[in-house]
Amino acid sequence: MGTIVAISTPPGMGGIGIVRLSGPDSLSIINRISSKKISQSHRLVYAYIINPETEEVIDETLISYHKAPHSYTKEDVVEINVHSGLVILREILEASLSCGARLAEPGEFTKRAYLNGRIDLAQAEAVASLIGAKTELARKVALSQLKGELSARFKGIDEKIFELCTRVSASLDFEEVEEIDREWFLCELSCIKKELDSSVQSFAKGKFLSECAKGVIVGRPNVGKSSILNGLLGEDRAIVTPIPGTTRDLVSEIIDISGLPLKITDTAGLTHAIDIVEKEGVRRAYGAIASADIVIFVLDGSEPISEEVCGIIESIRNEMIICINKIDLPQRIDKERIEMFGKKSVFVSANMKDLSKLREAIAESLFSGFEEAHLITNLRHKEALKETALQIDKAITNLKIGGEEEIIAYDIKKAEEAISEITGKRTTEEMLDKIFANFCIGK
Ligand SMILES: Nc1nc2c(ncn2[C@@H]2O[C@H](COP(=O)(O)OP(=O)(O)O)[C@@H](O)[C@H]2O)c(=O)[nH]1
Ligand SMILES: [Mg+2]
Repeated sequence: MGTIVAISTPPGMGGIGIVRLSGPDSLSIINRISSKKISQSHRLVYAYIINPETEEVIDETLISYHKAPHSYTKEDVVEINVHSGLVILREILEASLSCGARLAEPGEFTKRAYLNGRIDLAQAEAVASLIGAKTELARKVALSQLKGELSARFKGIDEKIFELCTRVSASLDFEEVEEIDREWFLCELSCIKKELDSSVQSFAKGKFLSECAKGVIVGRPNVGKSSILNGLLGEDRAIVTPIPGTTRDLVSEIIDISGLPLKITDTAGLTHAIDIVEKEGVRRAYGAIASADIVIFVLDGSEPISEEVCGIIESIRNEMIICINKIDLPQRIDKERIEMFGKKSVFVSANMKDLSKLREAIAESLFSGFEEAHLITNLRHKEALKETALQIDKAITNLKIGGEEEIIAYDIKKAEEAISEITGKRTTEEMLDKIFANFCIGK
């Protein structure tokens, strides 16, 4: 592998900008453009960076040299800290290129860290998640993945499958080895399958760490939908009036629910609109319901619930919270009828700014039942786990119907191949290109 170079800080003006080199020639390159000789690892050296062709000083700098293998990439790495200005950084980049480095591809530093065995593939992906984390929770989970906690779990499952693989193969290859104990195999495989299924399911929650969950507030006109949006947001975003049909267009904002980003949309009331604008509003409300991860169905607690509304609630298949608003007024809503829906329900008052129960219910719906560290947040991991589960399932079926050992061995081998893709024990060039293409240059 040659020596690569990139500007590792975001473009623009700032206190510090960093140009990073990695590869066998990093040290010789820096020594051609630095005013002082660099030789000691893990020391900061104050020097000037000099254009090797014109011998002109480009900027003053602090240089650090990280001798292989004690560096980000496990190769010789040099980091050049200069003032962050586009011209300065570009000139240093060009000076490094003229001394024999080549421009790094997106994510190539992290890719080298993976290829050189410092981190596995899931950890490399966690670098991108960590940098892209939009909430505290997302950062925490990405960091635990970077530390290898998730990889350790995958490796554990991989090892178990591998052991089963070895056992069937042994019984196939050597006559003196007895046939496999089918009962025991079935039990082991079922256990693995259960663990895989639970991981796959956790993606339904885990995906919200990298992409915004979508929530929608619906209900009849005037029940307080816009007041609830404003209350959750902590500002007067949507217009609130006592006149039914005030909200016509969709109003969306991003709110933070227990560290998770939720894009919440206020809608026009669900009604038999006559007005053409209102009609369109209702159509859009149904559209928003269709694509929502969570529906907040608002009812007015001071009014009885109509059969029509009951019908609408029962027709919605998405995850839903029934939010009974206006509890500051005398209540006329039939609580038993609400319990019959079998959905989570909360009682709030938007006017009294009492929405904590709703917040808690949203957080619980979106994100309960899974330990943070066990969450699958990456689609690629989920797909690989699903494939592993599928192959394990085939093995289980074949065991149950008394299938040949060859076939069972094949299924288990396929399962092992699928799970080992996550940590990158097995990869293809194409797969790596796809993963690292999502990184920015300099990472
Ligand atoms: N008493 C009471 N009135 C409320 C409450 N929430 C909203 N309202 C009132 O109900 C009316 C309709 O509210 P709005 O948020 O526009 O409802 P929307 O049509 O569902 O968006 C307004 O006059 C609000 O002030 C509440 O918790 N208690
Ligand atoms: Mg409204």
